[in-house]
Amino acid sequence: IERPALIVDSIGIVHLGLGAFHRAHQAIYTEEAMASAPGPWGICGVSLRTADARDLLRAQDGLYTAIEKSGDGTRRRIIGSVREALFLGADRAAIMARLAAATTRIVTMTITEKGYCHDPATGALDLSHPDIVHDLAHPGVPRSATGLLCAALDRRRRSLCEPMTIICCDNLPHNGALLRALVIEHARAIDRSLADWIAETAAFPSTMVDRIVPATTAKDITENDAALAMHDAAPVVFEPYRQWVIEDSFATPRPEWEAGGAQFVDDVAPFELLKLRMLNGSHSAMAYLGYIAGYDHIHQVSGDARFERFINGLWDESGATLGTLPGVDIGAYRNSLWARFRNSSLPHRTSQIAMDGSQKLPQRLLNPIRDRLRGSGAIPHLALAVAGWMRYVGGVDEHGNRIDVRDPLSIRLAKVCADARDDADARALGLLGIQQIFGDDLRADRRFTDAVIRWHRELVDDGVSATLDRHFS
Ligand code: CS2
Repeated sequence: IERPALIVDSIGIVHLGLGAFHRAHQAIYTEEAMASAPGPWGICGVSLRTADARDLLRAQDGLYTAIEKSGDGTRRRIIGSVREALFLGADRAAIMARLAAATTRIVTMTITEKGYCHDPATGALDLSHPDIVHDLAHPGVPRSATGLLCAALDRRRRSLCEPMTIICCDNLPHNGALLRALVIEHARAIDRSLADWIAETAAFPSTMVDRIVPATTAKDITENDAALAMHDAAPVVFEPYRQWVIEDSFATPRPEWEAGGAQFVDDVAPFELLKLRMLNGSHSAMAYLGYIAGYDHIHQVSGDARFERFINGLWDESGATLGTLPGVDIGAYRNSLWARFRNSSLPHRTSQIAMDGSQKLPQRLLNPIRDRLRGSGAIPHLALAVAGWMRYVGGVDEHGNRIDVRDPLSIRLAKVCADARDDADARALGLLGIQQIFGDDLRADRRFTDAVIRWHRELVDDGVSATLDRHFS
């Protein structure tokens, strides 16, 4: 297979976090941008944690199959915009050289919520995070993403003084402003003048990214190999739907991503709220309660009429916090979300979405709860979703099987649950006491805590199915 001819050879983008989402989203927009207006925008993909993606992609010269799946069938195409794959654990010098090069103008990032080493409740850099502690002691060999950016920007400041545009593509609120604040805070702890230089020269546009990209399975690979009649070790599988809304505030030139349908806007916030609260909020609610109810995949959860009623109630509550969304028909948006969730050609594991709840709850469920309480709105459905998370992190399912709770706070979560023994209310109260998740305000608000504790007790005493039957049949 040959690389599409229009892709110009030089690299202009470094992407941190070479997972499936990037290859199913920004890499495809970049491919289409270059097909429409060729430019020096090849991607250097960097893995921060494991060598796997680098090894697989390097062996196939960065090429991989993008597989779109829906009820309308399967479409495959080869993507060639990733020109180089590197791994921080082995290729540090090459990564620094790329980040410091005059030809590199843009950094994009998908490192998941926890990759920012911040306090999810306040958005501040977590100075006690082991990676941040390490990086402040050894700024020349950073492990964290903000540490790597600081080291690279410092090198640029000393050599070229060329600005950079750094684009957070993770599902975090005000993600550009958040990343900017974290990088500047990290830099300030190393060298004040570096922090000032970053604040003056670098741009951190906010973005809203959307496409459902379940983890690639062994079955996906086998099927794709048969269809291609050759082996691809690194295909990505996703839905037809995609959206990328980007704040139009660049410090540098950029690819013509609008060729792939990206929207450039003055203010991303309304789009971001819509997506985080409606799509991601309901995704998390379905993941926790659906998992305990015995569903492995989201399309199975959304085939359950009780869940449909529950999620509609959740959307009524969250939807009322969104403010005005010019040009968006919220009813049509809800219908399209449900159709996307029901895409059975693309099984999406509840356990995948359930991961890292401590980093996801604030923007998906707790911020809408705050807004509702401020306006004296009721929160029964949102509170049930939070109780579902508590039931899940309890760590044992309704058949007595262990749940693999993956979360950066998993040790703390397990300790709180163990201390509560079998007392459901004590467990809920203990979890509500975790300040990094619930902040100081929510854990002190009885309207919220009473509702969550009540739902959690019902889930523990009667089970998820009986609770859904009672309230949503
Ligand atoms: C999901 C998201 O895993 C999760 O937490 O909610 O990855 C979701 O599929 C994407 O944000 C959709 O754009």
